[in-house]
Amino acid sequence: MKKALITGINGMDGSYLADLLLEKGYEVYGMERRNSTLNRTNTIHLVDRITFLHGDLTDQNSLLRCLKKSDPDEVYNLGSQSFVGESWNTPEHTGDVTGLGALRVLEAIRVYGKQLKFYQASTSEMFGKMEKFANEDTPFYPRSPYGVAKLYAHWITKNYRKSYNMFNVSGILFNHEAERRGIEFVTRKITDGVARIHLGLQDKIILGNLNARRDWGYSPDYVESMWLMLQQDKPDDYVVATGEIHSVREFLDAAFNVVGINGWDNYVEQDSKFMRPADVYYLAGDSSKAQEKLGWQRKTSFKEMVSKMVHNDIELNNGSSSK
Ligand code: NAP
Ligand code: G4F
Repeated sequence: MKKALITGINGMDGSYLADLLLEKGYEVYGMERRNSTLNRTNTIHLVDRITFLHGDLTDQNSLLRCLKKSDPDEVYNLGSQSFVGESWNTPEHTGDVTGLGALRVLEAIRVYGKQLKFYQASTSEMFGKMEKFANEDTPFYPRSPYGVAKLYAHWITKNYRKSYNMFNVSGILFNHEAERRGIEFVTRKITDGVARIHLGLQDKIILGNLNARRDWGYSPDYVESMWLMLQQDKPDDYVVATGEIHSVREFLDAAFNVVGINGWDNYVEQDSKFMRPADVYYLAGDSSKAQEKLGWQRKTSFKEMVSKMVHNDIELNNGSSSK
């Protein structure tokens, strides 16, 4: 039985990846940090099936301890301060967790000394200012403290691969969403808002830049690509994307359509507080390499994903009684 250690276990991807690895017969260890209240909304269904370990990406020794306790064959570094907007408020913290955190995991693996496989959660935010479909050869131009931190993590992953002959891969994943997405990200903010408007619990959704365009995929499809990358004979980097682009406006169209509302002008307002100092206006990915070499394919369409998210939020909000 293979063993996997996942940092960021309670996040969206961490929880879906744990589901997948359990299905494949893995023994799963999830690293979580100490919070004033336990944050296991996404993993509550897994508490009897995985082992939670306490650790923090800002604490070198805790990472080594997690490795010793789990003795994994595969490590997935999904932990991160992952909210781009927040990275301007806490740039140093973001650099520490999201950038140096990856270095600390790599150092812990190097010191632990076992030949294991390491996955780094790289991101399309590293491309930032881009105009065409990006692939593995497209130059990076990050536009946020988060993107810059992720680029450091990406390069240190490659550097340790070469320097120490480690099996390190970076998955350059474009935006992916799902029912377990954090509520502050635009897709979930919209699907939750639409659900609440539908149920009479809320009047408006207040957003920032409606013209931003993203290549939105479905998280359970994307975590499969992470696993596939670690099953290859040689370590490499892969772009994972759908190749299909939609604006925030189009996401709103699709989400309101699910509840039978065709014009959303009366339900949506813009507020400058949700605008970013430097937004990424357009992200589009070319995942030909992942499709050819990994045999990876998306399974869920944009429309299906939006529908699943809205229906899930209707169910979750159904018990709420007031605005
Ligand atoms: P997420 O839901 O925000 O999950 C991130 C996880 O990291 C959370 O469980 C969080 O713990 C944990 N974390 C934060 N600070 C930590 C620290 N100091 N030590 C240990 N853990 C810490 O993110 P996601 O959407 O699942 O994304 C997974 C990874 O892929 C992230 O690295 C993200 O940056 C990257 N990524 C995401 C996308 C996307 O579109 N979703 C695309 C490309 C790359 P708490 O639960 O305690 O907050
Ligand atoms: O949902 P978002 O916050 O996601 P963003 O910034 O693209 O980052 C996500 O994807 C990255 C991959 O490219 C990941 F690396 C990262 O960890 C994260 O998962 O914003 C998407 C777009 C932005 O252009 C933003 O300006 O939506 C725009 N937007 C408009 N109104 C808004 C809002 N974003 C948020 N969060 N909230 C709004 O009210």
